[in-house]
Amino acid sequence: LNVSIIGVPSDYGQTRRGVDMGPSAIRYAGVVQRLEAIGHTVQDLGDIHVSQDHKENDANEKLRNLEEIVDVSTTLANRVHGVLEDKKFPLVLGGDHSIAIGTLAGLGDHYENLGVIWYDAHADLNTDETTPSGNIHGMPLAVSVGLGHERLINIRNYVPKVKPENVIIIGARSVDPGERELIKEQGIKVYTMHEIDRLGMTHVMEDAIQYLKDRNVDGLHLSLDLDGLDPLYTPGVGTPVPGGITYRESHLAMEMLQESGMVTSAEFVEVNPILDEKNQTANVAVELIGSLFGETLV
Ligand code: DIR
Ligand code: MN
Ligand code: MN
Ligand code: MN
Repeated sequence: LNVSIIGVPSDYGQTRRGVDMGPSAIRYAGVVQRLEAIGHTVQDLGDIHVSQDHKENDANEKLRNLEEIVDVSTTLANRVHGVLEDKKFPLVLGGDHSIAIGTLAGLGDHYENLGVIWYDAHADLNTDETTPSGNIHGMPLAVSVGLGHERLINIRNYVPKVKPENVIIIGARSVDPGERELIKEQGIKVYTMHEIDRLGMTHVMEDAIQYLKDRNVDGLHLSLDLDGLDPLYTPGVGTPVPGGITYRESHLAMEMLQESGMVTSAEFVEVNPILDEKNQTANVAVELIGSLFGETLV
């Protein structure tokens, strides 16, 4: 593959500083070399520009840093779309999960019927009406299916970026009341930790891949929040939730996605080096990227 890496050093979607250093940490962990060792051609496009003028107080308590996030999302969306037009595989490195608003906005109008796998402890389905925190990193999936503030849903001027019935959440274990309602109302498929425990990751991924095949998706985006894994393995995240997906299960999931041959773009988000232990979380991200892109042992 021809892979184009885009770093997005933004922490505007939540209140813990440091996640803007995620792209550096993932590069330091050797993402480019890892992909090249598999045989891919890699072009690192560097980081997109993200302003660093953090306001002391944001009056908009339900949508913190809205203006900054609209700016970042617009820049990122156009960059991602350009990578697709160059027929390259976009690999986006965050940054907090609010960056997915931009990634999906850049992908959605390239495909007729995009599918999305959202690997996360959270559902990221809040809107400015349901948010308990005001943090936009809890909203990107809602925004992408067309729900939420009009400035956010209208990036690149089309709504929605993905159909809700083409979305699968994997690893959920912290879901807010408003999100629960949306999941039912919108028909979003969710494999919570319960299903992963009960069925096993193999069965979950077989089901998920078959579901997307049955829906005839013509592209598949993986949005992987490192907090989807148990914080034992990925401690360097802003909102860790115990009881998560294991390291082995996550490798298996990535390997099965690779085998499916369906994945056309990916992003790895929420790596916060300040909260991490010796870059462990970025290292895990790079190892999972290895499996997703076809690394094998023998
Ligand atoms: C929570 C936390 N649902 C919120 N969301 C997180 O603030 O909306 N998403 N941490 O990754
Ligand atoms: Mn998330
Ligand atoms: Mn186009
Ligand atoms: Mn999360």
